[in-house]
Amino acid sequence: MLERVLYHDHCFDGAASAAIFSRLIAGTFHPDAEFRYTGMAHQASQRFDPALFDGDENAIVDFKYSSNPRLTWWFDHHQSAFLNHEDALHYQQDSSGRKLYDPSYKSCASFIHDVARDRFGFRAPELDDLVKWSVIIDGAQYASAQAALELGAPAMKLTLVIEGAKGSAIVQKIIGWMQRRPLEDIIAEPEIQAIYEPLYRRHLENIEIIRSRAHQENGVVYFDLSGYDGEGYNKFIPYHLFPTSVYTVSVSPSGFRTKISVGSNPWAPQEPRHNLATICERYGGGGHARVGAISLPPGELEKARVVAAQIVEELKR
Ligand SMILES: [Mn+2]
Repeated sequence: MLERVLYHDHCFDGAASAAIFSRLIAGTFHPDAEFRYTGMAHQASQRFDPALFDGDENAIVDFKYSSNPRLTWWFDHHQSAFLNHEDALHYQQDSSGRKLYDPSYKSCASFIHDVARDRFGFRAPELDDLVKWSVIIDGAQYASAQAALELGAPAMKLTLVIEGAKGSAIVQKIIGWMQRRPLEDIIAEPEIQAIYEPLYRRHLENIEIIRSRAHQENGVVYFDLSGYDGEGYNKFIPYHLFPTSVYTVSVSPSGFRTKISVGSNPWAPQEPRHNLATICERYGGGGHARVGAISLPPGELEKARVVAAQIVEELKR
């Protein structure tokens, strides 16, 4: 019995969701299931290759819905959960009770945890710490920008590894460990430490690069990371550098996409008024009300700058 799990790759909540979902399936439905994981990334061409659904059961967690008939399970909490109107209709007509969506949850892992408990009677108290941290990390529930950058807790260190590691193999190893081991054990693994240390040095470098490139106007911080191979940055750096800012817009090219990130300051002096997922959806992206992104094809730097400039203007108003 092969259980294929498609999860949001390079995301702490995506990995935690895959881990908790796997425990639910093994603990309640298929004790003998063999799990295989596929990391999903947001790209300019947002389509699900039918070949992805090669399991006896196929699941998607913390990622967009698919109308593929081979999809067995779906859990998501993103505002932008559907690629198009047809997918939303398809979801509404589902009668399996196994396609579950609730955008009010701060993390998909906590959503799966609650559904597992309330609907399927599955409890695994040893996962409670993982659930708690998925809410803190995906929901940006840190005390301050400083605390978000210091990476004091094992879960925050692990987030750096999950977001920054090359390829999906190590993320999938972590998904396996998350099912059975406390986070402090996982971060202490020599293999994880070897990945963590250079990423932490780069994290400190990223603070300086963003400091040198970012500027703030009317509460909006903007920067462009083109030409700097940073492979992502901690999204709270701008709020540490510009504590009075409300929003951040950035452009960061990588090998497989040109990404425009749009975020809001969790510690902003004024409450953010714009829904960032709705703004990003207009340009083919999506996300949550407080944080969103748009993925353009690789090489579309000029277009990304134009889109970013439009969003900056909109957020400044
Ligand atoms: Mn999530």
